[in-house]
Amino acid sequence: MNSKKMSILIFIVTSILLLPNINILAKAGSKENPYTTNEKIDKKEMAAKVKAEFINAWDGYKKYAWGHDELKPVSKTYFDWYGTSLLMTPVDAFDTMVLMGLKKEADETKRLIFEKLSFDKNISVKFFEINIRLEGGLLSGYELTHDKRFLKLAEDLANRLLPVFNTKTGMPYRYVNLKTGEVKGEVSNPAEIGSCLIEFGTLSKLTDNPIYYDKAKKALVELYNHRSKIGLVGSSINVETGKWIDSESHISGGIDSYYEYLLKSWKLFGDKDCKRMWKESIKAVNKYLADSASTGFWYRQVNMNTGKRTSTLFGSLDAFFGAELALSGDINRAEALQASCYKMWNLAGIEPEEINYNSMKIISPQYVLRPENIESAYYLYHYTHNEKYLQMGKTYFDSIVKYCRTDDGYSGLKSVITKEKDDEMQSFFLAETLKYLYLMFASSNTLNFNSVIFNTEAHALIRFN
Ligand code: DMJ
Repeated sequence: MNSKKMSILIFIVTSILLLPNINILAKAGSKENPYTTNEKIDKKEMAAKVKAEFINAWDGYKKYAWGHDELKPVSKTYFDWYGTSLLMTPVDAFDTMVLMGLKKEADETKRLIFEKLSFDKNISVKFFEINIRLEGGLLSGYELTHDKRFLKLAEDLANRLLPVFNTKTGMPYRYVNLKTGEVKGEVSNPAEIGSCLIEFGTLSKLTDNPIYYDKAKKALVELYNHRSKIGLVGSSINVETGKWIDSESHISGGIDSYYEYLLKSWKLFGDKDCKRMWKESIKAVNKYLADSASTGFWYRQVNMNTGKRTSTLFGSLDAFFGAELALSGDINRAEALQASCYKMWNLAGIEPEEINYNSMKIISPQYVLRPENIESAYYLYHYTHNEKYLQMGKTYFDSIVKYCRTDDGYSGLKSVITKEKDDEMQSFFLAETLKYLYLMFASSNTLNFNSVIFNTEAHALIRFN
């Protein structure tokens, strides 16, 4: 072979070898334009429509579930998580009302909360859910209104939750009795362990009491320190022994908001340790979990120790990751992932809980009114100002109205294929789904995006950094 042919051969071989690294996103649906409409979105009109649907949901709650945790919109009754109400829907929905300028609704909700909400109850509650929905809701209520009663409730609740951290590792138990402080559930997961620094840290800053920040941060650092040699965490871990019980790694439910809180705690508090832990973690996530498949750019499941692929599932919860990528500055991956999420949403006209992205087959058919896909579209619209994200938001909103609306509120779906309703209006529909939709279309004066960090339940908390 002469030297010219040799150089051409070396060039071709090098190009092939380097190709996957040059553009990890190249295969991710680059030739397709999934946005079929070039319709110009009337933002003002859309914001008004979202607000009207919020009122429909709230009126349904008022009519059939007033004073209880959740509305059951089909059977027109209510549901309390623990047999007694902790006002999940009112507390979760309050800051959305304020942002939407719904003064009457916000005033009646405030009255209800201050007259009825008490945590002095002999019930064993799930630390994660109570923290993100109630602690987060009360703190944002305080920051928006400066009404000290919100802060008092937030402090009382956090004090009742604190016993969860009394473990050998500092990583929290899953359940705590609000009256007795008795804890249970020593097998937990990264999301439930690592998603409290935003709320507990904010409470410390607002009360000048470091205990909340310190406990939540120790839990987060401890969990990070249990990562594998290749930098990944698994799906479940014993908080007393620190032993992993399930070594499957992913970004989905059970792990998701652990990554979210690393990134956001850095941004919210300027915490340098969180910055370092996020940067290290995202490297491993993008190295082992990111997958440029023929159907798009996705994140898969792997073994936390070997990085070997275990499955190719992706779902509505995973769709939060585009927002994190965008917030961290990685707009390329965020946009590629969002294009995949849009495809997933449109497979059956509304988003399924889980698909296999290799076959594009639906694995879990329910839609429980989740916000994550919308949240990421909102972040991407904020960062890119690209009209396609408004169109995406409109598609999402229209399909939710079409399939989930009842005369008195909104219901999740048992199946996106049959569109049969599940008779549950989760509080996050008002806290997150409708809030992100509204903020996407509302005037930019509604909220200064750069001055807040949303907790994982979309409660906007003011940045200390
Ligand atoms: C919410 O409670 C939170 O966003 C949580 O982090 C994940 N699940 C729901 C919404 O889907």
